[in-house]
Amino acid sequence: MKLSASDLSAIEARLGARNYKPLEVTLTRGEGVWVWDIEGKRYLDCLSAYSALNQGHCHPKILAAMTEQAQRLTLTSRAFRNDQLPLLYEDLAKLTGARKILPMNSGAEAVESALKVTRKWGYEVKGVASNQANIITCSNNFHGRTLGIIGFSTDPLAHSHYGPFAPGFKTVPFGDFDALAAAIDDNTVAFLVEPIQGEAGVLLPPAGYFQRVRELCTKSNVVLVLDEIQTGLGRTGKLLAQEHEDIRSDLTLLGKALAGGFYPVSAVLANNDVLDVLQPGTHGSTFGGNPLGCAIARAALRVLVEEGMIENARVQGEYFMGKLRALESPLIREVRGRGLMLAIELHPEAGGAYKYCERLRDQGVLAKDTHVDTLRLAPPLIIKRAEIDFICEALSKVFD
Ligand code: IF1
Repeated sequence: MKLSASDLSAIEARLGARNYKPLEVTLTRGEGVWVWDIEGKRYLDCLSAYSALNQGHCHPKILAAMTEQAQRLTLTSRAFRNDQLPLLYEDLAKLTGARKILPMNSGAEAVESALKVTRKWGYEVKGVASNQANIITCSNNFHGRTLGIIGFSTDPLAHSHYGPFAPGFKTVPFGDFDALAAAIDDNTVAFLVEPIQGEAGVLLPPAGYFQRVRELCTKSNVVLVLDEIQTGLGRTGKLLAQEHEDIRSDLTLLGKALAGGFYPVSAVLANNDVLDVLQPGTHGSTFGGNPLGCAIARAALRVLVEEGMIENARVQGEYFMGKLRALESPLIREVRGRGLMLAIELHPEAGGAYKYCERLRDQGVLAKDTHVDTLRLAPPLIIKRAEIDFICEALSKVFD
């Protein structure tokens, strides 16, 4: 007997922890920008699993690399070497110019790793007194769900009732250069920031902000850590969003699309010698750098570049933005974003973005609300013009 969507959601309600409230749609298959629910209805995926699916669903070349590697060797642990990790290192170094790389699994693990490493660097290289290091982060940040990370989240939903938290973090407003300059002291080891704040509602910093941040961090001997877990790998129309600002981080964090939605793979990329503070035994992971994840990530990077997805994100992003700007609805307050990381902020009178996500679903488009009034649009980077037209037709219908 085939279970219906309501049978399946009843099982979830009975047995699952209730930490999500998904849109009512039960998906069973995906291909490219499209997904199908269990009744066979087709939808255009405008979330891309929070940008983990930049290469689209079930990309055949990534799938081939995965199945080939899965039949040969999946996991060695780092107690032994494998023949895939060095090749991923080389591919990432060639693509990004990184000098040293630390492989992890989830995005949060890459963030935690960067926090640990910059503290260690602070004590061993910068000369900060024992246990005195501080790290500066931004208000409305999103960097993951671990206890360390949520301790500096300013979103009560993310941190309430999970304390006590680790000390050694300071918060400054995103985009406020003077606040950062005032917050840095002799014990500051790192500034952790998203190039564009995703969860905060796709917020771009003021022009020139990151140039000044880069100069200040260099001058103050503070490690600039850019969380590109969501903005990286083509999402904004460049390989890394920091390229728009014409800067280079000290540490760049990648995750999500690094393995094309097939597998959790993340990495800390270093443009300097900060990662050299790690010695055998001081950090690690059972799955980090595993040959299956590495083979998948190599294929995911290859198709991203070879199939022109980054350039497509730039071109289609401009087209999409133009069409969004042309949407004439009194409900819309602002349209913003870069490349294919786009958002529509609605006026409070619109009654929240969630109900428009439900209506969009009924029109065959899956999108996600954030911060009540903002609708996030982030399709796979392989999207074509006609598919953007399809989304925009759905948008004009639901705002009508
Ligand atoms: C959830 C948001 C997106 C991230 C950045 C690190 C991580 C993320 C910039 C952690 C993860 C997620 C996770 C998901 C919701 C989601 C999200 F709405 F919360 F902000 F993408 F927009 N840095 N983002 O965006 O990576 O450990 O999850 O692999 O519900 O937690 P992870």
